[in-house]
Amino acid sequence: MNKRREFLKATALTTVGLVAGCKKDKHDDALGIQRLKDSPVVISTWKHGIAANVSAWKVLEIGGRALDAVEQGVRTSESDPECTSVGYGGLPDRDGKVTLDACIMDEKGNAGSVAFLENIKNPISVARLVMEKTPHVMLVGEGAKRFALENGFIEENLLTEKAKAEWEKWIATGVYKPWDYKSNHDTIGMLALDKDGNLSGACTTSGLKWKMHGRVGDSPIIGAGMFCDNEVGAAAATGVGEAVMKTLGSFLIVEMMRLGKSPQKACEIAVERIAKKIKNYKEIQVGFIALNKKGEIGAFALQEGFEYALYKNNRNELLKSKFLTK
Ligand code: SD4
Repeated sequence: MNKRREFLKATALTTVGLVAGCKKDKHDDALGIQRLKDSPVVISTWKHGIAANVSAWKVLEIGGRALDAVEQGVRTSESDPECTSVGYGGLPDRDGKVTLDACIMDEKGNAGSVAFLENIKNPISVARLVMEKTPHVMLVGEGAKRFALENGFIEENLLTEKAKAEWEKWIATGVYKPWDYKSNHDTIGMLALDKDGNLSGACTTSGLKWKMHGRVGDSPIIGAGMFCDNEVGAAAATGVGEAVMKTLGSFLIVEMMRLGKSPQKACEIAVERIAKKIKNYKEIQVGFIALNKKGEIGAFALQEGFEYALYKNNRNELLKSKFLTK
């Protein structure tokens, strides 16, 4: 990088630091770049976000990159067989197959995504490789799997005995009701702001349980399940993907923040948009989280019950989101 660009980069970061009211701290690097006082921050969806945040925080607290933090963070949920909507242990589609969707974005606006991926435990890391090793953004199905295997991932059976037993129980009822909002959500979306003031985001899921084979939701769709713009902020979604895809919720939130809305207000606008545009909005759940460049956060959902995990100022807590439908 030439001297002028280096200078501009340093100036830009200093400005960001001042906006956030930061003081120089011991992490200032050789260039004298001021780091954000209110960072790092990591926010993620649902209760299992607590454990995922711990993994992300290990990266962030030593000055690591937000991108590495969100990847490591959501891998924790992907690898946990008790998380029934993410990775290993995820509930299968109606044919009994576990199919996974994930996406990731870094502070430079790079994006990677995989969808309808089978038998690979950590789709988020495949999505990162798509971002870093290919000229493309998204790989799906067999092609995504072949790419993963070529890059050292191993093929594994992701259908646990517990998930299989639940599927068999469901098969016996034969009722296809993917909107069941009280029991169909666990997708992890995670957003992080690192000590350099850079943002990244990740989202990963096994999707709605008992979905049609081949169905892909919002989670791997850049702008729907997650969006990150390092100039402004980042957002992620959980819930019925069809509603999020039709309104491009995460992108909408980032654009609202760009116009000066707080992360909280921006999440509320995205939920209100769903209520306005999606007929059956009272029967479904959608929740959003958002994080801006200053480290401020927001969360809002259609229905009661959405929770998110926030790790900030060395405190990791599970918080209840406000919601629209009373
Ligand atoms: C999907 N949005 O596939 C995902 C499901 C989800 O929490 O978020 N569950 O539509």
